[in-house]
Parts: sequence; structure tokens; C-alpha cells
Amino acid sequence: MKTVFSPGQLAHDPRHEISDGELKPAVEIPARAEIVRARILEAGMGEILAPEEFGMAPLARVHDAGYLDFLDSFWSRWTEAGRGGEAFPFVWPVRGLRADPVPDHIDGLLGRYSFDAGTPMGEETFAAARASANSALTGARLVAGGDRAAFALCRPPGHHAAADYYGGYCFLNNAGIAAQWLRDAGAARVAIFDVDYHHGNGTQAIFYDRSDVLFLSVHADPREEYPYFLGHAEETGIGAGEGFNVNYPLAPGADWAIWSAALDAGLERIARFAPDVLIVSLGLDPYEKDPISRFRLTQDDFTRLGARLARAGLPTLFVLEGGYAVDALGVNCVNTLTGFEA
Ligand code: Q9C
Ligand code: ZN
Repeated sequence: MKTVFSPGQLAHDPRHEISDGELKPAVEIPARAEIVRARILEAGMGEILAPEEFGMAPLARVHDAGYLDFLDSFWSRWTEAGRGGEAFPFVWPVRGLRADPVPDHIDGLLGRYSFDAGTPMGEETFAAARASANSALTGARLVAGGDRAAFALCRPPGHHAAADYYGGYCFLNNAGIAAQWLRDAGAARVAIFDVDYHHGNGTQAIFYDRSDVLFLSVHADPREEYPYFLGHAEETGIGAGEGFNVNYPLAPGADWAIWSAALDAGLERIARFAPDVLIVSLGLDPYEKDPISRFRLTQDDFTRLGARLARAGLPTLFVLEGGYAVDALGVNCVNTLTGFEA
């Protein structure tokens, strides 16, 4: 299958993040994408294409206009306020405070449009996030055009970003943007299966009231793990979306036997939904040696994952999400994709 990737995605190059309440070296770094790209070339997996430019319109189908304007104007506002380094939010409109009116000052805007302090922003962040979304959109166009599958090597990732907030290293919801684009291109139903270790809170929130996009996620139980405030089993959708959101929270420590039982349950739900396209939010952080995660998938389990996804028999767009065991990312990614193609 073809891979879509732009070197422009590397321009977001954070130094630090706030993790577990402390300032630490950033883990969502350009090397993640470079290692995956190198392994794809080494494995002779197929062509690597540069994304096409889709402009702002497909982003605005999913994201709030004020949020996109904030991302676009962030660096000029930040430097006008006399700042120059990477930015972290530090005040939020939580219960009892007001998210509307939107503040004018950049410090207020950072809090209004984020949900965690773990996600650094810099001068090139929005350009890199746009390039990442263009990779997802180009992959969607390949699948819509008849390719059995495509791999969008998205970085920065997307699944924690909702319509009007960033966080969890995510700024634009690449999988959600691709899903909406596919709907607009004529797909009646799209399923998004999120296998990242962390719950895809942003994707869930975007499609929560809709029955045309089925969202499913296998992830660490939010009682015990980030993002803590979404991803429980009882979140099943609202209104027209009731029954079209499916969470499989698992206790930390889950191995392939436990994890793949949830995977199979999700695939059964997808079969009943009968989508035109499947999007896989491919987080590689369920890996046993991932530095920030506590599931126990082995390198061979990723091959098994690809093979099981292939059995759904659907046109499939893989969109990279998390995964931080940098040396193993390439192997686990290519194992999934070749497992699918075998
Ligand atoms: N000990 C993605 O995988 N830090 N984002 C959690 C918990 C944030 C992960 C620290 C993790 C965000 C795309
Ligand atoms: Zn993750």
C-alpha cells in the first residue's frame, strides 16, 4: 500500500512537555516519523507520496472557526505578548467559569482552546499539523479512488484534538478530518476504529451525536490513565448518535488475549454497521515496551492486528496516532501494515 508523508510534518519540534506534573523532555518528536518512514523504505512496502494541499475547507468541516484562527494566529500573538519559547497553557474555563466570551489575551486563548498542559506549541506547530492533516486527506483520496488501503504517516497525531481544543500532542483531528472528507465525497457510512493505548477523546467528541460515523476505541481505562475524563464504557453516543460510539476500556497490563477480544468485539460491531470505509487510528503505544503506556502487545501482535483488520474486507485508511518506543515504531508500524496485506 502507499504511504503519505510530508517532511513539513517534522517542523513541529518540541523540546519539553509537562508529563505527570513535571517538565520533561518531549516524546512526540520528529524522529518518530523519520523512523517509521525509514522502515517503510527498508521493507520495500510501497511508494511514499507527498500529500496534496487541501486548504482550510476540510479542516473547517470538523474544527471550530475560532479554534482554527487561534492556531493560525498563535505565534504572532505569542511573540506580540513578548514571549518566544514553546508555549504551555496554564488556566482553563472549567466548571463554573465561562468558555464564552473567548478572551483576547494569548494566555486566555491557550486555555480556552486546550485541555491539557502536556502539549507544547511553537512557531511551526500549525504548519506541521496542517501537513499532517493533508497526509490523512491524501490517504482518504487514495482509498476513495479505489486503493484497497493507504497509510497516512500522520505526525503530529490527531485523536485527542476535538472541534475546539488541542491536547495529548494533537492539534488537528486527522482521522476525523479524513472521515468527514470521505462522507462529503460520497461515503454513506464511515467507521473509525481507534487502537491507540489512550482513549481517542477528540474523535469521540466530534462524532458523538452522529450515526453516520461509528467511533470505536480500545484503550486503557480512563479511571487509571490519561485522558482521565472520557472513554468509559457507558459513553454510547447521544441523540441520533446513540449506539454509534463504542468504548472498550481495559485495565492496565492487558496482553494480546485480552486486547484482541476487544478488537474482535469491535470488528463485529463494524460488520453490523457495514461502512463504506474503515479508518484505523493506529496508535502503536499498546506495545509492551512503550515508555508511557502499560499494555503488553508484542511486535508479532502488531502483525496479528493487521491480519485481523484485513478480515473486515473494507477499504481501509490507516492514520498514525501515538507510540513512543521510538526504535520499535518502524517495526510495529510495518508489521501492522504488512500483516494487513498478507
Ligand atoms: N502518565 C497520544 O498517544 N501524557 N497522546 C500522559 C501519563 C499524555 C498521548 C502521561 C499522553 C498523550 C497521541
Ligand atoms: Zn496514545
